[in-house]
Amino acid sequence: MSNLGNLAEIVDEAARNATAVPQLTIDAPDLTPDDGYAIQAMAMARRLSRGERRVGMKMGLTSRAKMIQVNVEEVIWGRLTDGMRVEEGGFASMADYVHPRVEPEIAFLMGAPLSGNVSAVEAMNAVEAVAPAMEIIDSRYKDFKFTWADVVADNCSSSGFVIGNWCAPDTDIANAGMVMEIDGQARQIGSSAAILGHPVRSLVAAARMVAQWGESLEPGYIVMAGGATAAEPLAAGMSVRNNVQGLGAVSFQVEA
Ligand code: OOG
Ligand code: MG
Repeated sequence: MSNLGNLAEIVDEAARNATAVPQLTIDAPDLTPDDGYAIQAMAMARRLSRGERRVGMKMGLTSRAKMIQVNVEEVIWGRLTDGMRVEEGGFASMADYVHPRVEPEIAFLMGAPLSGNVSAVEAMNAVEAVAPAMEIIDSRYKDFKFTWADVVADNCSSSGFVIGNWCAPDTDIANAGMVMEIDGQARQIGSSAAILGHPVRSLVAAARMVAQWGESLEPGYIVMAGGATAAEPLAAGMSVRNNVQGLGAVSFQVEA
């Protein structure tokens, strides 16, 4: 257990200082995904003890494009804090990251608690609003390379998120076109249907997966459904925008 605590300190310090570290599984090849979740929980406790506040969770690797890009074929989840939020239309700073990437997502705002095995209808009934979103992911591992256990320990590369305007929960998100532009040029084009066939399935999976770790999706939580396309590397000076059919656009800029 204390060993997992040491590993939590390594990934937490790497995130805090925006410095790359070797994959944990190089020195600890037997690390399991469950160990990864235990490490993630301990690393999150360290963040919260520094004054950050929990605001939700993110699902990861919910589309084929994402699984292929990072070579891990498992749906994963991580925790979001207020410190990760980038204001809509605001700035993200390269200084806060190691090698950040951005991906187009859809976000849910929970209106009621949700946990355990639920149907898609039950999941949507707990949703207060949906929004166009982007996630800034930043693996703390060298070369953005990791195993399933590594990435889970590293809070699933969570480092930033941007949320656009909240829309009514009955807005059709089944097959919404998504175009992510950098400096006005379309760089990733996809559909919300790439997210497990329908983003609500990501929410259903989220409720089930957090319950395994004694958690619930709480009212007011933001839940990120996962990237619909592969992620794009960020660099200072970029202007990034995700246009989601029926939901509107969300944008931010990158500064040094
Ligand atoms: C892992 C996190 C994946 C998503 O939306 O699929 C993720 C990574 O790609 O580094 O956030
Ligand atoms: Mg993501």
